Amino acid sequence: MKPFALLALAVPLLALSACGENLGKGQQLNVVSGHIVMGATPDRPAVGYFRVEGGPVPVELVAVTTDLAQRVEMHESVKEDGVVAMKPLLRAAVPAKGELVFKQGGKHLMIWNINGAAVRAGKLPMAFVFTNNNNERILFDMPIKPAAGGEAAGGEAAMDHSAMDHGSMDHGSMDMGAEKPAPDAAKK
Ligand SMILES: [Cu+2]
Repeated sequence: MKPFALLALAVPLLALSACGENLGKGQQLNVVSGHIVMGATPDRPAVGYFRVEGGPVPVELVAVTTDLAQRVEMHESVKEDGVVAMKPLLRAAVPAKGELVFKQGGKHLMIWNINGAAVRAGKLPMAFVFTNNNNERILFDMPIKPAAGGEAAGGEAAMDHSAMDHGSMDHGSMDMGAEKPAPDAAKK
């Protein structure tokens, strides 16, 4: 019986050593965390934050897309003359073995009309498109959190979003209102 037991052990050990080899090649480009905070009202865009770890070579994030929302844009909040304004961001660098962070008060995603089923499921599947390997796409399910101050206020959802209410910021130069889709588009 003993020789058979040893044979059975050998298979998982082989699998482990294969994993170890992979780790030895160093950090891979990856989306390691992220979440979405819903807008205060349904007609307001949701905001997305995430963290990307860089791989062996520098790349750029050129788009974040999803099939389950009307529109996604990358923005950057910048302070000019004491006023915080948002500007569209077309690409964002991910340094080799470094990181790219989209966070409150800085770079962020704005997401319009998330599909109602995705909201109920509590997550939005998104594709992060990079400049390497003919536009490598990395898929990441972004958990969806309620708007700060909503009935579920508390924990991370209640963190200091009051200081950065997107609705009160200067979107004027981006002409977002004109393109606002019909409110029922997300409920299909
Ligand atoms: Cu924005």
